[in-house]
Amino acid sequence: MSGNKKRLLSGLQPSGELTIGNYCGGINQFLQYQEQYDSFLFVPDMHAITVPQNDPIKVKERIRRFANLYLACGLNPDRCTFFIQSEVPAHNQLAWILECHTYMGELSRMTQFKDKSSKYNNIGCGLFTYPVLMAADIILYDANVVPVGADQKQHVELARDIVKRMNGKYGSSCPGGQLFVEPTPLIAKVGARIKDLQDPLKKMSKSAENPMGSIYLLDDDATIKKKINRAVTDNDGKIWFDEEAKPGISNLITLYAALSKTPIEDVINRFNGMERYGDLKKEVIDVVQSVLQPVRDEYYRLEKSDYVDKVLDRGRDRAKEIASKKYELISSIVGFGR
Ligand code: AQP
Repeated sequence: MSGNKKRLLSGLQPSGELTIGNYCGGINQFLQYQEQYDSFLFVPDMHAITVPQNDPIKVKERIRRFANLYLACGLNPDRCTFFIQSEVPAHNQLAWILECHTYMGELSRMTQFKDKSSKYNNIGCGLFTYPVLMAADIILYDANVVPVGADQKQHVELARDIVKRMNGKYGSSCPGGQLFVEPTPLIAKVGARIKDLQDPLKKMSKSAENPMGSIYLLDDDATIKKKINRAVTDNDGKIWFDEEAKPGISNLITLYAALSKTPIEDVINRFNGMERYGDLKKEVIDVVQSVLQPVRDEYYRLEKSDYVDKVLDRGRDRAKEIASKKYELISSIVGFGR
């Protein structure tokens, strides 16, 4: 599983149902790299409560659904360490140390905090500090690369800044002069920011209020068709790619390119000048359905078994071993204990 491979870490928080945006920016990327790296994939359930979750039973069900969905999408459990974040206490423990080395000003600049905090009246501190927990997730496993969508790039860059700061302060007491590894974000060339189908100026999100704006991984064919047919476009009747002038059409073209794994230029050439939006929508419907139908089938098969528990138990044990060693090293370096 490991050898001399570099490490990769990726996760999707169970804060709502997984969307085709999460698939394009997160899952798809992970699948592409999982064999090339010593890959760690986890369900960041502790991140999910940074925004209000009113029903703990639903959170628990969603964690299980996410885990089965990762497998259904093609995660190879023989190649990856797959686990649930809250089952590895070192994430939380390291996050505290890192919080004490992160500046308020840095966290105040996080655009995702600005976006999300504007949606709620009472904001928990966890929403503010969650990028530090994400840094701990990455740093514990010495992850070299972190596949993310465009919205998470800033958080990986923060993790990198924290690493540099910690290495500068404590690195000299470590073998090789380096306490932590600097992570690099891996951003998809196409599909790093899929937009909401009802408001193509906003990104598609798990927690969006209007379900018509998002395609969920377990949507059936009829729902996918309805959502894409009703996707907001414009009135000029010409198809071309321009994210500012034609956000709705450009989003559909991007979705097609990301899912059909076709270079965006080829897709643009193919659709450029087509006159009927219905023709474009039909092709997008076909490609989304063809990607999601096998995922759905596999998900409903897995859901009936306890296979996922076996995979998660094994993943937890490996993750715990690596993470607790790393945490013990750091806690002793910062001076904790006797
Ligand atoms: N619209 C998107 N297009 C491409 N990639 C996206 N990602 C999220 N939205 C899009 C990527 O999916 C992964 C999941 O990240 P996360 O679960 O940590 O949360 P997020 O980025 O906050 O995703 P959501 O869907 O917007 O969730 P909520 O609504 O809970 O905030 C990341 O790689 C992300 O970049």
